[in-house]
Amino acid sequence: MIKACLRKDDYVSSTYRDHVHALSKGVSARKVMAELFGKKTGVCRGQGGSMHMFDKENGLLGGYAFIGEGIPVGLGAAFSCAYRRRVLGEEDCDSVAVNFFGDGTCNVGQFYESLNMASLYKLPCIFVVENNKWAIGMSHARATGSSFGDQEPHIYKKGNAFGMPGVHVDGMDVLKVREVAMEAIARARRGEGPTLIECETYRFRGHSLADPDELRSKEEKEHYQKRDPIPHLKDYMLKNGIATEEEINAIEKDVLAEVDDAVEFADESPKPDMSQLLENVFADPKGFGIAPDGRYRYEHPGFTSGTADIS
Ligand SMILES: Cc1ncc(C[n+]2csc(CCOP(=O)(O)OP(=O)(O)O)c2C)c(N)n1
Ligand SMILES: [Mg+2]
Repeated sequence: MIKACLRKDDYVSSTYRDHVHALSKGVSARKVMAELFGKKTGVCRGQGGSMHMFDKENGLLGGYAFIGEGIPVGLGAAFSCAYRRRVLGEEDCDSVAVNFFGDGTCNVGQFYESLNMASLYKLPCIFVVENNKWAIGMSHARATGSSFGDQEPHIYKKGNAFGMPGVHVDGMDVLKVREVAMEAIARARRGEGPTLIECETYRFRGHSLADPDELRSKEEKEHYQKRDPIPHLKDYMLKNGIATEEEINAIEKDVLAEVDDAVEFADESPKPDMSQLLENVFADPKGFGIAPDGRYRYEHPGFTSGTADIS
């Protein structure tokens, strides 16, 4: 929902939960699916995979498997926008950067360093914590120090410590999230600085296939499942005459058809060429490429020129 409030020239950084961020920032379902399949037609030509989607064209600064890594990258994008506007005099440069991450990531040092810089330089940066209460099997309440007595620690309150607004929002309420996001984005565009948004949410399944999900209570899961934002939004739209049941069914059908098409496209796409293997690995790839015939060329000062068969 937050990304629906952004422009194409805004930036987004993410964690390993980057599939939805890629899709909602404008990357096609075909390119996302092909990336998941490791195919040449993927958004990173099959070299990024599930957790490392990146797309310059749509301002997607990347998924990052290491939690917290995307935050300073997003901050850097916000810094460059502020620099272009304030120092280089590009008055129409009012892009913003939105960084998404989880509650567990708020105990990583880069989070605090980035809050500090964003506040110090009044950067057009928005920090969005998707607080689903758990970091794999570690509960937020157990992992995070709090000065609020026996209450759960509140991440949004950390914003104030750095001199920026901290807002708590019900992450299961699409329209409330939209309202908070629009305000934070407008504030950043006006040059008034960053906002920290804590969206309280939940994941309905284990962290990954490797998580047996035995630690979260049945009651807690049921509490949040009842508040699933998608059926709630559907109800709201029907009750308020925003869409009819037929229109919503048609949207659902279109989405399923798009997913089927993406799977078919990814399935039929070619694998990356062998020559891609070392591309984008070194800053100066000259001499480190793998020849299309699968032979490794080492033509670099300091190396004896020649070839070696690596197959
Ligand atoms: C720097 C780093 N340390 C540890 C991990 C292992 N790890 C993978 S996911 C995860 C939990 C992250 O939880 P949270 O930030 O709350 O995100 P969520 O999955 O709940 O959205 C951890 C610790 C990692 N990926 N990166
Ligand atoms: Mg979490």
